[in-house]
Amino acid sequence: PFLENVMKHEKFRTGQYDTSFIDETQELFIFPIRRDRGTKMLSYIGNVTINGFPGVEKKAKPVFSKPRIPDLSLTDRSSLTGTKQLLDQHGADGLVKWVQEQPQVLLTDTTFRDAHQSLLATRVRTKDILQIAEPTSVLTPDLFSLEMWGGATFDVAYRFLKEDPWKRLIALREKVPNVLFQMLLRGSNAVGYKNYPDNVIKEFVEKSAYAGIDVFRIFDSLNWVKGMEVAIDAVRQTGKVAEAAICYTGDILDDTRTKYSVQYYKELAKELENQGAHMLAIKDMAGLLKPEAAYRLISELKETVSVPIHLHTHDTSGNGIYTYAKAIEAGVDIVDVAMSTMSGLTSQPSASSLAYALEGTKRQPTVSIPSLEKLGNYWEDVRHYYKDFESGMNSPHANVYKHEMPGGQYSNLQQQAKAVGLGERWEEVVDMYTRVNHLFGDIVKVTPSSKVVGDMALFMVQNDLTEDDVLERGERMDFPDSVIELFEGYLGQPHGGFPEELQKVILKNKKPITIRPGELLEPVNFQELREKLFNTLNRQVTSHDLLAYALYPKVFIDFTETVDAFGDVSVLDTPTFLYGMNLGEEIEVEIEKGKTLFVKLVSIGEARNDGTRVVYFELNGQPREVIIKDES
Ligand code: 3PY
Ligand code: ZN
Repeated sequence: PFLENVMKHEKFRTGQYDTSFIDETQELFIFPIRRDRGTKMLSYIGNVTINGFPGVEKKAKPVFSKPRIPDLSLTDRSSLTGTKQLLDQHGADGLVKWVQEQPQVLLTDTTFRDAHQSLLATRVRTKDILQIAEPTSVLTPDLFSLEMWGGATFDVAYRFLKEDPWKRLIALREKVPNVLFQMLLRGSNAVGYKNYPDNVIKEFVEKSAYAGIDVFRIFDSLNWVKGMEVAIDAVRQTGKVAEAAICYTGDILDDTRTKYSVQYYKELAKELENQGAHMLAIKDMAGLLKPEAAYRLISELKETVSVPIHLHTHDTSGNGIYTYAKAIEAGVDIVDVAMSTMSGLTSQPSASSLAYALEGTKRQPTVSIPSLEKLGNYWEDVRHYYKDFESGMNSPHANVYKHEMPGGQYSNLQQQAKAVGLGERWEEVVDMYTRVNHLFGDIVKVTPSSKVVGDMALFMVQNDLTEDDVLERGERMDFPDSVIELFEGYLGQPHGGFPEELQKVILKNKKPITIRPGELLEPVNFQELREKLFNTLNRQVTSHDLLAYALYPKVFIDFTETVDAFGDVSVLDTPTFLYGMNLGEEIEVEIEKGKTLFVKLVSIGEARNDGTRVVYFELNGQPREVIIKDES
């Protein structure tokens, strides 16, 4: 109002006042453009309608059928209890004891996290998860846990979905009071791609536990136990469950590949148990654990450690259920599955397939197959929204035993390859991935080490390089930053060390480290960081904002800028979020409980000389226009 009054003032407009101070102190006259929520939302819709959404083919919004949400009206929801109550009442040790007493195999449902990370490039939005959260809690109350946070979901929420992952956690917790919430934590890399100072890891764990995470699956991308110590301790401090993971790579059945042997895994398991792990996870992130290998590994680990064992695999090869069947025979305590229509291929094996396979056996899981089918129906419908993020893999891919690429990476690396113009050369990138692994000395490949292998593969394909070129001419090459960091020791130390000749070529004159990177990194001064962020955002800073900023400053600031420009876009339905609106279409958007906006797209003006278009809407029946830059 102030700006309008001055500008409209007669003497001001006609220059009867001395206004030279305006020219001299222009910075005082930059006012944030305050726009109401409705207009911001129309700007978002107008923008996606005209310019599309990154990674989604630009076309008229398809017609999607309404997702089938299971009807809960006849179910009694008053006394829902489950593993969450066990943990809250008996603590981590009590929960562990309960797990060990169970004759049946327990299930973790990964649909809310790894399944869509692996099938749909992590793009599933909170809105779609939230709608099915309560039915999931009611229909599958006997699950061990729901894996619903961490891994790539954190970064992708800010970066692409323009929503706050903490809000997802808190909202889900309200809807699911009975089942444990599980997250994937990348040890000293938290939910990022590099090592963070110890106090960032501790703070992240503490706040996540407080916001609702119960089970932390902690891994190190090189299976380096030192890289997991801080996280394991931090989780134990919170009273939650520290599930330390061993990443499975190689093939224990192959006598020609001795680097990752049963003995190697057993020693690692013992170390992690001694480190304070409440449970162990075998994290078979690529799906390389063959059925016989699973039997052998689980049997031997059961004899080595006394904590429960939780097995995670990806069904890429199509052998997932067979692997689980053998692991279950060998006594594995918990396995990870996904809802049928979000399972298979690079995702986890199907919950209902496993339930059928185990019918009548001593270890049959406590789960209702009709309930699983109802939840599967919902995901079948919702998955259509995200069609453009599918990897294009339509059948089992036994080739994974050769390339060893994690399920969660496959669709992401494919997007990355497309983004740098290598979409047509995808087969070469996959082949190069295997070659880079050998060049690097056969390392564990899981985020972030897998990303480094992917970055190097893209670099080599793009520049038409062979391994010999790298070794012979590498001194003059600018390798990707992530590759340099890995060889400097900033992601930790690989089993057996780095190949020395290659390390020299990559590092040139830099000296590698062999200690824990966290010992070198200065603690983050959260007080100072809070002030800095406050000055940037000009608003109150929550501890969740602060952590996101400490983890990825640029991604977080970009996110806040998007929210400033467009408001909270998480309230939009997914088709509108990804495709915008069709001419003449009307939608309803509930922007907060009880407050709904009615939006109609009336018309889109011609492109003007400055490249903008006027987009005409009706908002709650009133005409509204927004001006959008046409990026085409
Ligand atoms: C992640 O770190 O996001 C993974 O899913 C690793 O498998
Ligand atoms: Zn996984």
